[in-house]
Amino acid sequence: MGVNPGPLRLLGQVSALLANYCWVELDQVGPTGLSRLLCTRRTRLGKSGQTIAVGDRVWVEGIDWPAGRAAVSALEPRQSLLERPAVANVTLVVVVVALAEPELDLLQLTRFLLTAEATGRPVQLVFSKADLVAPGEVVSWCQRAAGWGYDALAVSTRNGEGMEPLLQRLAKPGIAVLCGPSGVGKTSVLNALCPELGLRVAAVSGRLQRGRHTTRHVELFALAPGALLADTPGFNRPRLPVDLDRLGPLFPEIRQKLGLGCCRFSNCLHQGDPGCAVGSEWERYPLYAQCLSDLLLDSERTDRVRDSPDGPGLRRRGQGLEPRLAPGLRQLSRRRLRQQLLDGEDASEAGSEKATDFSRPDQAD
Ligand SMILES: Nc1nc2c(ncn2[C@@H]2O[C@H](COP(=O)(O)OP(=O)(O)O)[C@@H](O)[C@H]2O)c(=O)[nH]1
Ligand SMILES: [Mg+2]
Ligand SMILES: [Zn+2]
Repeated sequence: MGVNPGPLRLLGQVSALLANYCWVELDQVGPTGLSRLLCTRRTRLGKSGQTIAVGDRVWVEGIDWPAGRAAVSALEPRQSLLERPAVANVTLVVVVVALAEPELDLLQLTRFLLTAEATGRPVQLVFSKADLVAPGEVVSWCQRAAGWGYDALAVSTRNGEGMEPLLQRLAKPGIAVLCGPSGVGKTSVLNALCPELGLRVAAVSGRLQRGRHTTRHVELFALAPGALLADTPGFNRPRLPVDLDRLGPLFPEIRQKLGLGCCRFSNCLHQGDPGCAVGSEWERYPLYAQCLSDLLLDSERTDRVRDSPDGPGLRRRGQGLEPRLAPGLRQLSRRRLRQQLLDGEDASEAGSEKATDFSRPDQAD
């Protein structure tokens, strides 16, 4: 058809993943006026262990302009990664929770905030369904969040409350991602913010359309030039993202307190012990303690899967094996954990089998 083949390689950004394909939004418009290509992945990306995520900057080649097809050949280094779901180069993580329906769960909210903080990017907290609670309650939630260190916005897609301020915060160059439990109104917010969304949905055709509705699907939508927004599927119990000793700094309250003074022990887990600069007199302290305890349990489960040939009651430690944490032990004993940190290996001999597993934080030192 006489179409100019154009350059061999072009740079773009992955805007959606669909099974073995991805959509790449090119930085520049191609010779046929096309700026969006349906691309396959070159196998060497997979062999080098690199997996493409939405938001990745990629090089495409083998471009078939009339068909609007190409192949991703290389991946640019990432600036950040939200792991679950995978979104690369995120510039703002928006955590959305409803003030009602479903009832706000503080531990779940905290887990979402931690996942967001783990990206190292700014976090915006949004309280949705503000229309379902009294105005006074909306204000008091925002004040509470301010005490945690978040400048929260309350919104309603029903009556439009807070939507304009939200748009202002999101319509900046970069990739903002909506995260939060299912049913809180993330997709409704996206629809309210992106008027042309209906057109985009209709434009996806045939066989590929299936991918749109799978629960793993993430797609970037343009809010303003250069300002992209991703909706994510709801998953209600996000995995805690970190090692035990890196949990603390994911709480703005702890960051703020550590900015004012140091704890006596550099490996302090901030459980309000003498010499701890953080203390336990802050609202989310019980949630922090719970996350610390859950993190121990999570790492225990991971070990069990990985080391299963060794038998269910043991895990590897160096050359040897040692007993695992009893799965029924939900609550972390502060005294035992601290003793373990101070005493190192010795505590496992003095203590019970359960105490042994709390030696894990030492390994990070
Ligand atoms: N009362 C109220 N309901 C809302 C609001 N936004 C969304 N919903 C409802 O909440 C339900 C879940 O919305 P959806 O956007 O699918 O939530 P998602 O799972 O977080 O994407 C739907 O029935 C929406 O109509 C709101 O601002 N107020
Ligand atoms: Mg949704
Ligand atoms: Zn401390």
